[in-house]
Amino acid sequence: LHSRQSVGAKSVIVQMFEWTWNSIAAECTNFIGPAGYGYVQTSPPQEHITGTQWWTDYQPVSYILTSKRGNRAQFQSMIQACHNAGVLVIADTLFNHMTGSTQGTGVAGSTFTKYDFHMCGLEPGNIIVNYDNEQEVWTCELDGLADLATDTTYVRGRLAEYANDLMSLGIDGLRLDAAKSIPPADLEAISAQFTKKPYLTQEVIFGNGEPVTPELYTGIGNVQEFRYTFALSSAFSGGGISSLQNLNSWIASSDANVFVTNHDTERDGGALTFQSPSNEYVTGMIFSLAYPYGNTVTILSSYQFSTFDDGAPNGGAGECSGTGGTGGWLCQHRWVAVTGMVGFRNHVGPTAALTNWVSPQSQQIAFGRGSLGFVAINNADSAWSTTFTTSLPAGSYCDVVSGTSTSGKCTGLGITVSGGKFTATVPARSAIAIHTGALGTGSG
Ligand code: LM2
Repeated sequence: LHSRQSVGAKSVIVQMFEWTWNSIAAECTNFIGPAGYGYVQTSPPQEHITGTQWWTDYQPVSYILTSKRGNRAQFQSMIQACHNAGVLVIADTLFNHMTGSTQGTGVAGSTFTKYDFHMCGLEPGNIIVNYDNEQEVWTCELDGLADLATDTTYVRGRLAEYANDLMSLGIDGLRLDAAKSIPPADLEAISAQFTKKPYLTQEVIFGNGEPVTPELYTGIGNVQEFRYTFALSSAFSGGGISSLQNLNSWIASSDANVFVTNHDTERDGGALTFQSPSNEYVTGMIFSLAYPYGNTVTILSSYQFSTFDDGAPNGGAGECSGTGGTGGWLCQHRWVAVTGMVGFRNHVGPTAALTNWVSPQSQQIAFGRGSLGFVAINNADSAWSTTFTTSLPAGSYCDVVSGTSTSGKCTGLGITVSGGKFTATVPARSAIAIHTGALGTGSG
């Protein structure tokens, strides 16, 4: 089997959805690197069909590195800038399919027609409808997009050549789009031809009772665990977050790449998003960065939209200012609670045990991460004032959800731990989080 790149001390990925290469480069330098993110994930860099919709990027027509996000030289300088800021770079990668159009011209001027594809013959129009048939999932067309014949020597070699080209420019990891629609054996054969060992995260959406499972893919690399995404959403949006105590019935934590939402679930429903009520999106992200499930955690950085098709504002030139976005950009990766929790996760690391769990009612939970960190999440509509028991050493801590700590001064809530206890008020629909890497006397 392909041996995978291991994830270092910085295990948070920020998905820079639709950001141009130049704007990702600037943001790596200005914010993402200093904030402690481990990786950025870019939109697909391949030449794709023309159009204003965001999803043109998911209809590649060649392996030329020209897209609406920028050209090859810009892509390479972005990787260099991110590396200089201590951030690794993951490219969204399409091994399953190309465009659905039978002929046309791409954004770099390439003309295309269909070849090297499966014609599954199992459905009218060859489009996947029955997810209970693995041959159909693997050889028919996802959304009518021409399904690459990844069982052939030529296609395998061409896809590996593409990945190797990306890695020659410095790419450190790949998100394998629609991995579920590619047989695991084909992905093994392709990745066996890689000249470097990238971090791999595969999109395999769990479906109840279906034969093509996330478990089939864990030998190749990490898998995006959608059961986690949907469980968080149902817990925060009504079911009760006390249900999140034991998340261990899915793929092993070390195999999982988890996220509160991605660009698809943000539009399709079933996940917490910027449109969720009552700050649930933020408290959900706080949970995902505090809880010890997932080898990596992905934070989506995206933009406001009114219709499904809406492309990014300003041609994809992402704009953030201070602790948020401007011009329609959301810049979730800059939100105070999110960056505070990236610091939390980097500091406590992946192995510190889950300790001191309490849940006085179904929408309130608190837990420690050994003697390194402690978090309390209040998803109820009234404040939660109590004395918490913690394994943290005595000291003055800075709540990283409400502020930051510089030279012992905390701009947020200050919390004093003494004798393994502290008293605090967790505001309604909010959270507090402290760790031994953020000390300070605060404002309250
Ligand atoms: C993915 N993962 O498996 C991506 O994460 C997801 O964003 C992609 O769908 C999909 N698979 C294909 O890579 C998006 C978008 C679709 C869009 C496709 C292709 O969500 O709506 O489909 O990209 O651009 C579009 C049209 C659709 C049409 C299709 C083919 O929206 O109505 O289907 O093109 O012409 C007939």
